[in-house]
Amino acid sequence: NPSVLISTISKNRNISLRSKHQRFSFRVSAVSYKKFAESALQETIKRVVLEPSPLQERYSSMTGLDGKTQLQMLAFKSPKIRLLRSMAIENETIQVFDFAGFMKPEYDIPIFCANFFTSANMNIVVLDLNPLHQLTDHTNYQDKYYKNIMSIYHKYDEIFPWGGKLTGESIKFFSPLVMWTRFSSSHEKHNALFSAFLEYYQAWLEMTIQVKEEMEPSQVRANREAQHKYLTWRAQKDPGHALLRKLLGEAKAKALLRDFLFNGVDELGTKAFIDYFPEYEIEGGTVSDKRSIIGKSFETRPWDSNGRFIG
Ligand code: BLA
Repeated sequence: NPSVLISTISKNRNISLRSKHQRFSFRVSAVSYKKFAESALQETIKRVVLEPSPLQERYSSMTGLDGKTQLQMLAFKSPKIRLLRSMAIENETIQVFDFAGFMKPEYDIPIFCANFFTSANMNIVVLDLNPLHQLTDHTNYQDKYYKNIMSIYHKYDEIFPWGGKLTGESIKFFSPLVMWTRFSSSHEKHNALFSAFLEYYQAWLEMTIQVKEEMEPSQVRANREAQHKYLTWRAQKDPGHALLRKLLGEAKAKALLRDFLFNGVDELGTKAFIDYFPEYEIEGGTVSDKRSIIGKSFETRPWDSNGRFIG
């Protein structure tokens, strides 16, 4: 009916259709992750003075090669936070959210990591405060940052159970707080995901406010190198790469990954991927295209309820 027009697609994705004789109003099932970013930033500016990151000038919004997919980027910094950045991708069939917070090397606070991928009816979720240091050989790192907040994880462990096998290499970037889960879309699950996201974020924000500057140069160096290793891993092997290449083409995807999402990979250190992950080297010193050498592992959660690694 040509007289039907889509009159409004509001922010919360209520769509109304109107004609002379009929009127429909309905919610699109697709989620929008933009409000996740807005709420986290709203909480941040209540407590912390944020400044726009210089990256914001180069990355604000993009349209995919399909002409339909929208990418929205936000980037801030503060006196302690090196980079607080968000990317939301949306089209009719997929919604992606990648929100991360990286401290300056003077602070050993974990990396805030929220990665949500929604397609049709399926959701893949990683929500964590990724440890900067290995939890096994820095036992006081675990006590310092995770021990007191494990209740946040337990609040959601029933609604968001372990998502099953994943790339084996990923586990050393995760903490016992990690929410790794897959689920089919429902309002209940998405509302719970929103609460979990904000609770994890508040816990991280609180740490960033409490932390004191590290004065020991060797410790600052160790923090810097740990963050660089993390960035090097994700800039090379993150599961989102294939989709970004499809949406933007090789060159723009690479720039987005190295300059925006995992900014610091070219500035915080000089080591190359192979230096950190020599098992990926193939003849001629090039990096293997394989996502994983170990393969899919960890069918069940490798931490006990106290957060002790049980492998
Ligand atoms: C899947 N994303 C996954 C999986 C994990 C993550 C664990 C399951 C597949 C696997 O085992 O590798 C997320 N992995 C992480 C995170 C870390 C890690 C956060 O090691 C941190 C250290 N995901 C995104 C973005 C996109 C995306 C930005 O974060 C798209 C632009 C897509 N993730 C995506 C897709 C899949 C996925 C399409 C399913 C495809 C696959 O399993 O490879």
